Amino acid sequence: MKNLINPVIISAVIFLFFNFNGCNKTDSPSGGGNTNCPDNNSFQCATPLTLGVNSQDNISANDDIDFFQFYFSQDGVTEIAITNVPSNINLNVYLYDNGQSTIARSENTGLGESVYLIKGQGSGTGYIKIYDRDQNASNSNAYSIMVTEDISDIYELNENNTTAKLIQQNTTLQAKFRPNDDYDWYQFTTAQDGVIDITLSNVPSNINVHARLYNNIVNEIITSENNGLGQGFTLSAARKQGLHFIRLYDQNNDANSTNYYNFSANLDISDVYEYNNTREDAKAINVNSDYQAKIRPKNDYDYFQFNLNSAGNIIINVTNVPANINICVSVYNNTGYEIARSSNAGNGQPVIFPVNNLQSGVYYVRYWDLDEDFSNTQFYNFRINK
Ligand SMILES: [Ca+2]
Ligand SMILES: [Ca+2]
Ligand SMILES: [Ca+2]
Ligand SMILES: [Ca+2]
Repeated sequence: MKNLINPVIISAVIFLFFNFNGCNKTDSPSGGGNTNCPDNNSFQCATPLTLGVNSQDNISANDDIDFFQFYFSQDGVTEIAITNVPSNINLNVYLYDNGQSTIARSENTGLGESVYLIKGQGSGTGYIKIYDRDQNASNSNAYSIMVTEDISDIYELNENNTTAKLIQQNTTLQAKFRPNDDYDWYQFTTAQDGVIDITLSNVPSNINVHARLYNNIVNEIITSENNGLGQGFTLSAARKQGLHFIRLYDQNNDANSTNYYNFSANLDISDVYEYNNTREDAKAINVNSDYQAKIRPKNDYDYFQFNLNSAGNIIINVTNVPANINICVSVYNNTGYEIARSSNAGNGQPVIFPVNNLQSGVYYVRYWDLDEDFSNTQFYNFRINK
């Protein structure tokens, strides 16, 4: 323990020794301040606060400004509570980060009103500035100030893609939307092609979660629909292997919760032909052989490539079609020109689709849901007979 404390003490002594400048204003700070600071009216003379302990100070003159500082040993969420505010005082409160940049501030605080600020904050020293909003009132009665750090969301700070936290796949994880403008960014790398499923559950009742999936250069792939307050959902996308980012947030950044939400990022590789959403990514198949695949997610295209060794007729058979899928079939020649397309078969209906008088060569077939509005975890079967 001494090994940890000693450098801090030594640093403080060095700081005090060289800190003869400034801090000339005179009112009486309570709760601390540096030896050469008669007042806590500047960053340099900020009153140290102990986390979780109430301190007092007062607006001693109309133009009095009170600075405080605190220390976080790890990233977290700052909670500031300023209470017991005298009835003639309406406080302006600013929260600063380690670099003394503003990261949160109070808004339109009324006379005698308490001020509560919540904000994600990095490790290191934080600062708070407090003064009467119009600098036209003072009071000898003290207000109370307490700072605590909430580290229950272990992924904070994760407000953008550069601070996105690495997550385990296929594991249910927990985090919190807190404060209102919280963005929770995560990243993961899929080791093979497949369907990525981002699942949200146990969503607090006052939170309308939105999820966005991004590729490795942070271009958006897909965004969730408006699911409503307290609603979970799964956001899915067929993807090639690689780095992906997720951003989760409350719809209008106007609510937060101390309750956890659950989320997971899973890779579904049950359709072994994914990724095959473009003709360039078509998977090779043989005629006169049975295959199975899935229309998943709802905008899925399944492209396959097959070769005819001789001219002739083919029949495409799609069977075991899931009940909500209206499966469509298109056939393309080797340049990608569509030479045939099935008609509207209806939901859950098989498609028996002849294409006649084909020359030998390479062809492509595409399967998809007619309006791209449904998906299914069940397989459809297909076979191309010649
Ligand atoms: Ca969070
Ligand atoms: Ca966050
Ligand atoms: Ca598929
Ligand atoms: Ca596909």
